[in-house]
Amino acid sequence: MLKLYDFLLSGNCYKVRLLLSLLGLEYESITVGLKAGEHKKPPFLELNPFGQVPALTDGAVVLRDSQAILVYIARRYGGTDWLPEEAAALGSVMQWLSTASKEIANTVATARLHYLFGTAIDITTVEKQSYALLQVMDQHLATRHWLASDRPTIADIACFPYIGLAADGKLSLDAYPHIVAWVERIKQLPGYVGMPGL
Ligand SMILES: N[C@@H](CCC(=O)N[C@@H](CS)C(=O)NCC(=O)O)C(=O)O
Repeated sequence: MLKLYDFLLSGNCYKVRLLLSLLGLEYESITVGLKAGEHKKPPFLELNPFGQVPALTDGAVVLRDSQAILVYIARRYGGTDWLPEEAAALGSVMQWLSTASKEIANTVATARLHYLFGTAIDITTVEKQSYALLQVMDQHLATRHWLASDRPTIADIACFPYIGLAADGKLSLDAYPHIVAWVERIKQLPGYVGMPGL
């Protein structure tokens, strides 16, 4: 049985829950008490020494990092639907997984952390960087329905949560109609599940 070490309000955990649901996979969700600091203590540190959720176990397989977990689930249980094999298409997915773990994490996700959890940051700079990122993504989506392919892939699943949750970071998507349409397309996928704020 797949076990997801999970936290309801984490967009990184949510992207894993979303893919599991889109694939119709059963799993056990184990809440890690972030407020109590469970993620910084054993036994959780044995799963992820970096002390962050999500982590996933599948029998003897133990994985940390939401992007890596999406790759594993897509390849192990989804064939090539969500993670293509062909070199250029795979590279295209990877570039968006990388964008999720750096540019999106450092901008829109950081603004959300600030307003929702009180994390101290330079919000003026983060706001500026967030809108620069949204501009690039909006332009990219102006000519295509999905980020990396002519069908949805884990590139979309990885980038979706913190973009869809932009309002939590007091960021408006009003000037980015192609992003808004993409968010709506994801919400229409069979098996879609939401999270608080989405
Ligand atoms: N690159 C990691 C980042 C994971 C991450 O930032 N997790 C957050 C929750 S969304 C966390 O555990 N924060 C607690 C901490 O870092 O102490 C991923 O994509 O899974």
